[in-house]
This record gives sequence, C-alpha cells and structure tokens, in this order.
Amino acid sequence: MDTIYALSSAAGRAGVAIIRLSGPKAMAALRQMIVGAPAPREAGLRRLRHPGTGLELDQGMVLTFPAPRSFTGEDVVELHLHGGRAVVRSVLEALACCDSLRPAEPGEFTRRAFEHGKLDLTAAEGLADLVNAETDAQRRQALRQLRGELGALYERWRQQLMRALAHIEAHIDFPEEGLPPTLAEQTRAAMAAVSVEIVDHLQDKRRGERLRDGLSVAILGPPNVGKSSLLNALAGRPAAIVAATAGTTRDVIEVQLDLGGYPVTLADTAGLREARDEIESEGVRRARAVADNADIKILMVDVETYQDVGIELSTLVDADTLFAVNKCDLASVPAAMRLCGCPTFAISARTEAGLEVLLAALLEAVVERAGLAEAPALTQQRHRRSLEECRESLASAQLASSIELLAEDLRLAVRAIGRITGRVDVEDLLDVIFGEFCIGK
Ligand SMILES: Nc1nc2c(ncn2[C@@H]2O[C@H](COP(=O)(O)OP(=O)(O)OP(=O)(O)O)[C@@H](O)[C@H]2O)c(=O)[nH]1
Ligand SMILES: [Mg+2]
Repeated sequence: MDTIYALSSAAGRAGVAIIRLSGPKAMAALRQMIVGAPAPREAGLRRLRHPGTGLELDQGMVLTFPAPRSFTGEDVVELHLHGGRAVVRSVLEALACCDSLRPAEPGEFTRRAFEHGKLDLTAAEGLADLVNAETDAQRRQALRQLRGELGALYERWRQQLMRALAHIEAHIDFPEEGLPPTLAEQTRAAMAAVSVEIVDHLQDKRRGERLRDGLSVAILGPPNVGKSSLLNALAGRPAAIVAATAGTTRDVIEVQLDLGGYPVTLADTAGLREARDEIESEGVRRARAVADNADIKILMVDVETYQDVGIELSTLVDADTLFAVNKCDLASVPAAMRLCGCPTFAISARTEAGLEVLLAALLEAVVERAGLAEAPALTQQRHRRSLEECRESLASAQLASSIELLAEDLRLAVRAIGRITGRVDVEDLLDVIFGEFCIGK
C-alpha cells in the first residue's frame, strides 16, 4: 500500500494549514523531517526540515496516529503548519522527495478509511455531505449519516434477512426433509416485516434527497406582476432586472437562499403569456419546465387583477402551490383569502409588506418537505435504487415456487442492501463515490 499525502485544509492563504500523511511510510517520512516524533495523539511543536537539503521549512504542530487508531486505520501523521502558500508548497515539495510517498487522489483518505472498516459507505457519503453542507439542516442530516444512523438501519435489515436466509440454506442442504411449515411461515413473516419497513422508508417524498440537494422554489405568473422584484427582495440584492415593460425577464434567474437553515434555490421566470417573439417563447418554455420541476411554486398575481387567476396559472395549481398577490401598496385585498384553494398572501415586493408572513409560510412548506424526521432519511438516488431492488426481490421471494428459488431471491435482497453500506462487492461503485469527494482540494 502506498503512503499518500495531501493538504487537508482548504487551499489558499490561512492562519493554519494541515497536511496529512497516511500509510506505512508516514512515520519514516516524518522522521526525515523532524527530530523526535511526539508521543501518539499528542501535539508537539517541531521544526520541519527538507529531507534532502536540511533547510528549515516551517515550525508547527506535529501529531501522529499509529495504526489502527486513526482516521484511515493506517499510520497517520498530521502537520499543522502556518497557512501561507509558500509554506504549504515547500512542505508538499519536501514530501514528494521522501521515499514511496505520493499525492493522494481525491477521496483517497476516506476510501482507505472505508477499506479498513472505519466507516461504511453511507457514513463516507455523510462525511462528504458534511464537508459540503451549506446550511444548518444539511449539516445536521449529514452528521447523523456520518455517525452511522442510516447505515445502522440498513445493517439491521440486512441482518434480519441474513438470518432468514441462513435458516433456509440449512434446509436446502437436507432437501429430503423439505421446509418445515413453521420455518416457511417465519421466513415469510421476516421478509414481510423488512419489506414493510423498506416501503415505509421509501415513501418519504424524497425528503432526505431534497435536503441534501436543496429545494427548488419557482416564482411564476403573468408578465409585470413583480416576480423579479420579489426575487430581488428575498435575495437582498438586485439579481434580476426589474422594469415596467411586460416581458422583461426572458431567462430563468436563480439565487441560492438559506431559509431558516434549509437550502433553497429560488427561481425567477419569464412572465407566462402568448409570446411575442422567439426569445420570449423560449423564456416561457423554460418557465414551464421550471414549474414542472419545482418542489414549491409561488404563483404571483397583481392586486388589480387577482380575482381572475386565468387558465394559464390555474393549470399549474397543485398541492405545492402558494399564491402571492403583489402590489398591495396600490390597493387593498380581503384580510383572509384563498385563490384556487391555495394559501394566499398579500404582499408588496416594493415596500416589503407581507414578505415576512410569506417567508414563514414558505419555510413551513420547506420543513414539511425536507425537515429532519425522527428516523434517518435516505439521501441519495443510489440508496433508493438498491432498496427498490431489495423490495422487488423480497416480493418475488414471497411468490417463489421452490425453496431454492426463495433462497436465490433472498440472497439478491441481502446483496442489494449490502451494496448500500458497502458490505458486498461494490468495487464498481467506489470510483464513482470517492471520485466525487473533494475534501482538502
Ligand atoms: N407598486 C408596486 N410596484 C411594483 C411592485 N413590485 C413590482 N412593481 C413594479 O412592477 C413592474 C414590474 O416588476 P418586475 O419585478 O419586473 O415584474 P415581473 O413579474 O418580473 O415582470 P416580467 O419579467 O416582465 O414578467 C416594475 O415597474 C416594478 O417596479 C409592488 O409591490 N408595488
Ligand atoms: Mg421579471
């Protein structure tokens, strides 16, 4: 196994930079650069020298984590340096001169941790999500996954199915005896129990994935009602052009918001109407596509014309819709009203009146769709696919005409779950999963 090294803190100028080494030659490399390694897991201030020239490179904290009690399960060395670009560059160059050391690939430290059983695949994904978390709710979800809550759930199901499989397999070895009715009954009950839990887990309306990826909120409506003005007010900056001319916005303009700890992509769209030219027509097509994919839609109408929502807008109404009646600084509207049966808010994008109430409703809608639940939620399409495979195999096992076929289906079900946590042949997945890690890059 090679010994690898990388800058583990962010690139660029900083107070402190951390370079990490992992592998069998990590300690030897360290000894070429310092005099006297500190005791394991104890920080020691040392002068770092170039192993070839002996020139001093920096002085910093050195930490060692002998295998297997380290992040990767290998010997790990951490160098806490002054975070200047030249310091980092010179130490990286010095490490390149050490025997048998090479720079780490993206995700390689975590991949080694996985390969040494320090974390399962869901925890490794949780770690990547934690590093990428932009909002508080994302952070909490990722931390739960890193701690192993999701992995433990899947492992429990896998164990339950493995137990059933073991009983069945014991009987395959003695076919003349046949499957005792009670065992057949118990196996079916065990499979049904796991299946019910999986179906329940899958029926989460993608909440974990939505929180991980961010929710999309689209502002839609006729031209000139103030859609871009609302986007700008919520973004707190003039992201979209606002003008009195109807048909100003042609493209989809997106801004990222942290809404009470939840990541939201807010999209402003072209006004929906019979387009006047080719560009506007494309804008309207894009607006409709955004409407189709949005998790939440804010349909906006003008206070002067709100009573007639129009066919175009009413076809977009569904359970994910809120209405905003804008320009309420110009005319008044009834205190409590519902357009097309949806929650409706009187606002003025210009004076910002009513925006707080609209935002509170939006946050409530976001939490309903992506809020953290009691049980850990799946966060990736990959988990969903494997769980669906597992459920299908269990359904097929329930209908199996022989004990051998039942065992085969059960084996497939166990394997499908095992692939989520990485317990079984996942070589094909590893490059994809760890290739996406950019920790320390
Ligand atoms: N009085 C008043 N005027 C507003 C309000 N919001 C927007 N406006 C004005 O309405 C006009 C259109 O605003 P935009 O935000 O560009 O409207 P839009 O819906 O994005 O329009 P298109 O991009 O053409 O579809 C501009 O002149 C704004 O200043 C409001 O709350 N009150
Ligand atoms: Mg606009």
